[in-house]
Order: sequence, then structure tokens, then C-alpha cells
Amino acid sequence: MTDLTAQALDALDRLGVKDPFDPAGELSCHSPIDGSELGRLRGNTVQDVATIIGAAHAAFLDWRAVPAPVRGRLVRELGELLREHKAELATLISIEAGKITSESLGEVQEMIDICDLAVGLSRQLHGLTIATERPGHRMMEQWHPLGVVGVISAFNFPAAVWSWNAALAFVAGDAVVWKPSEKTLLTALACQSLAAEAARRVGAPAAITSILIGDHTVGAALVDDARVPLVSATGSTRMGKEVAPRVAARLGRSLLELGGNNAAIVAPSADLDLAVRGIVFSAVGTAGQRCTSLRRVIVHESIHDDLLARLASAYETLPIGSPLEPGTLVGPLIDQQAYEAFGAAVDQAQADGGTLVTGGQRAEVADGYYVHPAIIAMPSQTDIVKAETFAPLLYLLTCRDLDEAIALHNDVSQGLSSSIFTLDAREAELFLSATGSDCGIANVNIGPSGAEIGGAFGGEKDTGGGRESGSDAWKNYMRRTTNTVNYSAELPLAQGVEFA
Ligand code: UN1
Repeated sequence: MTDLTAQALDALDRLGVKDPFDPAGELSCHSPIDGSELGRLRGNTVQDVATIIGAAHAAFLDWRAVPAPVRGRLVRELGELLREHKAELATLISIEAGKITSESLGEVQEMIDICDLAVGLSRQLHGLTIATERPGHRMMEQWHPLGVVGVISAFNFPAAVWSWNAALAFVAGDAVVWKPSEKTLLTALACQSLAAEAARRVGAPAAITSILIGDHTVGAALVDDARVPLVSATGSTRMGKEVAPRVAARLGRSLLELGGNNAAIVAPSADLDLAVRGIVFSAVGTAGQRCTSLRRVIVHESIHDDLLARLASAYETLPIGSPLEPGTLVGPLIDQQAYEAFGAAVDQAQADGGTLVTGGQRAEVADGYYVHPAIIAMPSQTDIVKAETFAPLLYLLTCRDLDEAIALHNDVSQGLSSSIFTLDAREAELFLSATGSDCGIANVNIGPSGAEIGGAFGGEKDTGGGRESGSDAWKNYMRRTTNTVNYSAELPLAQGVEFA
């Protein structure tokens, strides 16, 4: 047994997952830290999916009748369990997803935060009262539980993305069936264990929370099941384009949070020290493997050289290594495929006329796929710049004015997150206006990544249009009814229709 396996098993044990491994299992769990196999798991079959969804649906039928503020207790328990087990869940995330400890702890904090938000929401799932044109009538709307929510999540936020969906779905009165990434199954088992324990503590039906362990065939069975009115999918645009038509074919709803190609515009007035810090965190954090990671900097020509020099020197001292070592800022890429995509993008950008300013090579750390984060100065926004490469690869583009910057900014297919560094209020407001950034998230003087859960999270165009987490995203997980009540003894018809 490797040291990482022992650590993972110890964390799992404390999270309530006892002896998960089965040497004969068909699914292999790896750590990107050293590429080693942690253990093997037996997956679910397509037949299992139908049974699990059936049980979830039956649980939903009971759960929807529990008053929402009482449902909130489940999420409060989940939040408490996450507080109690923050360190071991974070360790598991680091071992499986390769995130540095501080970011793994941050991910668990994000889960605690959404639980807090959901507890409060459980008393605020309110509809409108609307003026009616008919005397002696009242019109109002109510929000009712929706049903079984299918959640599909990616490796890079192996726990938080589930919690954004699950915490809201649980208070909304729904059951959740989760298909996690095959790359982060242990983290998923741990989250499921905590949710099951929270359900047990409050006496909620056990099957309101379940997971599907397996490959895309298991995911497809979830997507195609008519008992699942909402499929919330986070991952690549390619995955979203497969999921959305299948869900639409049975007239289900999808909530999509897909790829990003997030940029930062750096204007002449920018505070460059702040900009450099914001850019480095967003471009290099999570080894560039967030959907909100910064991939493009669009800098004004007058400060291009200065910014480039500062970024290059910041990049040259980045500590690359095991995410479990204190002080590391750049952990490994998730796997060989991610490494190859990084290398191919670095080569293509140079073939397109780009200049490799720093990084781009493999860093020799253990047996994992560690890389030196790259900056490439590009003469123009070529196809490779428009593609999302899930790695620490930052393209630098030059602009002559803000109009040109915004045009370049929006000239990609994705529309998740964006930012501008400027001290000029006019520029900042223009960027946030209807004619500015076309993304779901637009920031001023912070990078595009690291959003808090209070805001609606998601984006436009190839990002899929969904909004998760805060604001009124809870409405995705409920069904709206419009109710008109006649408390008079007359029957006036709307639109003045006479029918007698
Ligand atoms: C993702 O990468 O799928 O804004 C989510 C952020 C995080 C969430 C990222 N709060 O970077």
C-alpha cells in the first residue's frame, strides 16, 4: 500500500467510508500527485441506475411533503459535518484532484457556505403576489419541489459543485442522484457518506441522496431517465452538447455550467501590482484547471512590456510540487491527457506566431504530470487562443483602446467569467455594461476566478447559460405554480370575455 493510499483510506474512514476498495473492481482510482493507483472500485450498472432513480423518486414523494424550513435542518447538519470533517475531506480532494491544501480547504469552505445559504433559503422560497384584473380574486405564485435532480460534475471541483446543487435541491424538496467524475470517485463517496449521515440524523428518507459510480454509460442512463426533470451538468462544452439535446428530447430541463475562456483586460490606469497578483492567482491556481481560470490577458500596448516583465518574474519563482507540501502553489495536472493537451496548445500557439515567454515544459516532480505554467505572447487571437485548454497556459494579447479590448474579449465562443483591471470609473462601468463583457460573471480589479457562492454562478454562449449557487438560482430546482383564487360570488372572466 502506498503512503497516499494509506492517507486516502484513513481520511475515508474518518468520513464514514469503510473499506471501499475491491481489487476486482473495474474502476481505477488514481492520484495525480504521483500517478499511482490508490485502489479499485466496483461500479454501478445501467440496471442499477434505474433502481437508484426509482428509490430517489420514492424518497422525493415523501420529502416534498416536509415543510421547507424543516428540510433546512438536513442542510444544516450537512454543513456541521463538513465543518467537523473539513481537514480530511480537503486531504482527499488534494490526493484525488491534486489541489494544494489551501485550495482544497477553500473548496470545503465553499460547501459549508452553500449549506449556510441553503439553510436561510429554506425559509425564503417565496413567490410573488400579483395584482389581478378580476374583482374578488387573488393571484399568486408558489414554488414547489421539482423531483429527482441529476447532478453531473467534473474532477476539478469534485465536491463543491455537487454541494451547490445538492444543498439547494435538498431544501427545495428534491432528491439528488449524482454522477461524479470517474477521476474523483473517492471524494464523491465521502460526500455521499456525509449527506447520508445528515439525512439519518434528521430522519430524512435515505434515498434523497445517492451516487452513481461508473463511466459515461451510467451518466447517459441518468440523462435519459424521464423521472429526472432536471439535469445539472458541469464540465466541458463537448459534454454539455451531448447532454442538452438528450435531456431536451424528453423535454427535461438542463442546467449547464460548461467551459470558459476567461480574460482580464489590463488598462493603462491599472494598479499593476494588484493586477499581477490577481492574474497569477487566476491563471495558475488549481494549475489552471478551473472553469473560471484566466486564459487570456488583453493588455494596453503602453503597458504591455512592463506587465509582461512583472508576470514573467512572478512565474519564475512559482513553487511547483506536491499539493500536500506546505508552500506549493502549483500542483499537478490531473492526468497524461491534460499534460498532452497543454503541450499541444503550447506548440500550436508558437506555430501561430506566439512567443513563449516563460514555462511550457514538464517539471520533474515525482511521477505526476507537473508543468511550468506558461505565458505566450500572441500576435493575434488565433484558434488555439479561442479554445479552452484546461491547464496553466496564459495568452497575452495587445490592444490599442478599450473598444478593441472588449471586441477581442467577446470574440470567443465561451462566456463564463471576465475581469478588467482599471482605476478609471468610466472604463470599469463600460466593461460591466450591456455593451461590455458578454460573460455571466464580470469583475473589476479582481481576476475571473474565485467567485463566492452568494452570487449566481455560470455563463453564456458555449458556457451553457445555467446559473448555480446564489441569488435566485434555487428556482432551477423547483416548479412554479400560478394560482388564481376567486373569493367572490361572481365569475368575472379575464380579458372581459362574456360567456353567458
Ligand atoms: C469550476 O471550476 O467548475 O469561481 C467552478 C471559482 C470557484 C468555482 C469554480 N468558486 O473559481
